[in-house]
Amino acid sequence: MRRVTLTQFLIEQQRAGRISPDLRLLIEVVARAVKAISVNVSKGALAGVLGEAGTDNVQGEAQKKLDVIANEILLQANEWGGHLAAMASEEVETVHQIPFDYPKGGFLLLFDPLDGSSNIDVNISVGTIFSVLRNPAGGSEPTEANFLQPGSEQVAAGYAVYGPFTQLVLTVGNGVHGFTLDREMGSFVYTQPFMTIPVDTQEFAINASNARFWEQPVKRYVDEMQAGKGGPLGKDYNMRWVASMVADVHRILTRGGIFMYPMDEKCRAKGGKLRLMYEANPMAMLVEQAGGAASTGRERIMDLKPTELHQRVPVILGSKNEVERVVSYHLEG
Ligand code: FDP
Repeated sequence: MRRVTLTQFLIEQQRAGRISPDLRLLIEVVARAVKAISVNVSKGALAGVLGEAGTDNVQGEAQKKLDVIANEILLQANEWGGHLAAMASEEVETVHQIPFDYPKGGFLLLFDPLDGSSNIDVNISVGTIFSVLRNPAGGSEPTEANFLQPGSEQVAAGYAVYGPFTQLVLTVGNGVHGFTLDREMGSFVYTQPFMTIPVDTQEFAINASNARFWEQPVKRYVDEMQAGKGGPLGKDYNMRWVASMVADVHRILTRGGIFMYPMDEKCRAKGGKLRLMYEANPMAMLVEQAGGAASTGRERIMDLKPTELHQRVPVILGSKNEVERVVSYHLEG
């Protein structure tokens, strides 16, 4: 069987007119950074990369050493290529400008360098999520306001999952495509063309320890799923919760399911738990491109007009019929 690498795949996308040479280069550089993160993650205690960094990020959360390492790898890898106007990271308070000695390009890159990082020390899958926007600022230095574009403006989105093997999952607006890292060759091989999410599912993912904080529509939906065959949904459901968003969404892109980090009384003051620009928007683009749906419960995620770089939102995504059911419960209430 002919092995197609990420590089070949991207060149073919460029030839078909779906991406520009600059966007191709940008994705190649992100993929290179992801390989370096994968190497660090896979060494664990042997490289002294586990544990706390002793610092807090902009969200006031304790940073792990690997959060800091992954963030540095992505910033450095992407600074010099000439395709970016600026970057924004979940781990950095404000816009990261491209240093003066490097050329600038027309794209904005946003990323969560290491999602699910509380799982690192216990050797459970973590990931990197990224989103690409066009820079509307022209020649001048992009400001935070230039990043505040709805998810529907994304030109590319993807994630890497660092699990038993490393995978890169990508969309440039033409379906969702999965690649597996061949560690010996050092290249991503095209292994999952056109990933699709079945419209129905019997698997849900939610942090059930927050049950007492949930809103009524979510309580109703989870109760109905737990009622199984004899309940109003007429089927038995299974639950899976990795607590790394990347891993939970990857499962849904692979075999279907519904993932919820809904609005609840615990996170209401912050607007939700997950970050719109680094987590919700890129995952929403991937999920929609795979035939699924992504909502806050009340609005389509990719229609939201962002107000802050580090904004948080409720997230309900996955198999279309199930997401639509929860949304209808929210709209009834
Ligand atoms: P983490 O804080 O470990 O980086 O948004 C981050 C995230 O993980 C998601 O990946 C995950 O779904 C969620 O938080 C888990 O948070 P809780 O354990 O608070 O439910």
